[in-house]
Amino acid sequence: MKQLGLFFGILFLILSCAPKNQEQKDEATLKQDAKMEWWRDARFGMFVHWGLYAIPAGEWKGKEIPGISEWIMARAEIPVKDYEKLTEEFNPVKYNAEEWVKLAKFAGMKYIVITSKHHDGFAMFHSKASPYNIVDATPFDRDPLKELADACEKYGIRLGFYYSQAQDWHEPGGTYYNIEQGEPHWDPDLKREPLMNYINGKAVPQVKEILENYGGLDILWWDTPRGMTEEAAKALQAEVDKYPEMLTNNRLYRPWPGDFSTPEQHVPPTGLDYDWEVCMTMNTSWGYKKNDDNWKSSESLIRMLVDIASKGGNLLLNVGPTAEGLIPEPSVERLKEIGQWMQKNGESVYGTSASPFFKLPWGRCTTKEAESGNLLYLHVFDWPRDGVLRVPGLDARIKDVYLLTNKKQKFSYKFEGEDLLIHAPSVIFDPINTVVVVKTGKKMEITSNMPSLKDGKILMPADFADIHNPGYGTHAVLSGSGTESVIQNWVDHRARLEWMFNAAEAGNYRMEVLVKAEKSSKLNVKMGDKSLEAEIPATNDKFEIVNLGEIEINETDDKIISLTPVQENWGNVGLMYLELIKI
Ligand code: H79
Repeated sequence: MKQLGLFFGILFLILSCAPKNQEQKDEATLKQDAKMEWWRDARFGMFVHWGLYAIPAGEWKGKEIPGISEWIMARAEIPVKDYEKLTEEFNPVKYNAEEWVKLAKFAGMKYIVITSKHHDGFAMFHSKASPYNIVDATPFDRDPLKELADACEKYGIRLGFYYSQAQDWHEPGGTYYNIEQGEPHWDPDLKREPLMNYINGKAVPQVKEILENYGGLDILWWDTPRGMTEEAAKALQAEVDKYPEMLTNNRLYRPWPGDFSTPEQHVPPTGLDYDWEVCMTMNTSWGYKKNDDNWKSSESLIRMLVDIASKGGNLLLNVGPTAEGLIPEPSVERLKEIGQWMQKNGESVYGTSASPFFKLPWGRCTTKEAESGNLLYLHVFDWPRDGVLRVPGLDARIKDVYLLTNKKQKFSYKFEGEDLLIHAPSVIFDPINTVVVVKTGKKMEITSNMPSLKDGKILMPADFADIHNPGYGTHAVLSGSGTESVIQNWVDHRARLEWMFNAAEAGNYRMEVLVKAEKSSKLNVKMGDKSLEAEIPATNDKFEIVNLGEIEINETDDKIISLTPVQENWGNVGLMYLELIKI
């Protein structure tokens, strides 16, 4: 059993860490590693969604248009000629590229990616390929992207451009949402043309322009590949190939991986074995939307950045500047608060690798190799009430344990079996995230704390679940830790819970959950190729144990069990644990 545990532990390591073993890498991998190096070290960038949509800012003809503001043209079905009129008003005279770059830098961001053209088709740069651009079509007689490129150069910030290569609602050949379903464009006056007319006539020439005229981009960020053809993708890729150092994402054409993948508006529950970057808004909308007050707290943003780093990914955090050219004040506040934390604790984020641990109920871990050993950065979100921080299954010589913000502040520690116990001294902790550094010797081995069979039971608490949330939708969230942890706000039927567990003895198991359900709900339990539908009765506003039925576990099964809501039968379910009990 222990061996299988080790197998899963190693498997998890492979899944969660960027591979380290230089000797075993082929030439192509080494080249890719060199290309990705600055980006992997950076961990944190700024996304900027800025365009004509900042003028209506979510409202058209006095009506609030639901959803993300840069989609207003499509959502309000605005005719091309009417939307074009926004150019007459677009005059963001308060725009100051250096202020933006300095703010990003203060926040600890190492790169900026800005919309050079979004789905509305309007270019935010001077383009000879289309007059529908900020210099030729608006009273604003400046090229804001040129100014941004200069400011980035000056302050040492890397620069990327977002370019919507498939959707272009302004062009007869551009794609739009539902084009593949055969639905017409909402504007009957826009006569349709083949995609390649637009690709060769606008997209390729504009991509050439942005690659040539802005001092060399570090990233080209494609979006929404839906409707792309291989022919169109190849035409664009040919331009990219002229810049072998530039990174691209995986959104040019569905089958092509690019240099990194792009989870949007959700954080993957575990590490991935390729490079990835979460793009995320601070409120709901990407583009500026005046009534969007759904701001995430600075605390949750800092923890999100650390969570992502602990899984080996990057965070591209969005701002949506106004039509005047200002970053909204709530965003500025948050970036400053993130910056204050990063200035003291950035060492635990930049250039780190993913956590070698399975789950740490009190927070997260990032790692770095030091000359004489390893550095484990323990990010403590919730210091356990008994004052003892338990680092599970750590086999290593401990050289030092100290507070990152004050290296003289040492912690006392001892081992209990394989667990390292760190005692909280009476220091002022950071309520957002206190970073404790553990310095170990070169040799370090970690035994996974994955749930396993004890006294005939496998207990899988809420804080050991992988929550797979949908990008656009309601997110189930974990609160609390240990025996008090609970998954709440599980209302979206697309949100799935998954637990990995260690080899159990083969046999039949009864599955019990401790849940609270508003109304009678159904979910699908799945393990390998076995699945069953289970019912959760309404529980009258208290947590109750519910029997989900029986499942058989074989030696050869994948030890992953998942719970997926049944769409038509789902209320709001809170969950504290899932337990498998051997019969
Ligand atoms: O640029 C940002 C978004 O505008 C863009 N990607 C990020 C980085 C994006 N385009 N499409 N999508 C994201 C996903 C599509 C969501 C949709 Fe909808 C759901 C399209 C129609 C339904 C959201 C809700 C947009 C309109 C309604």
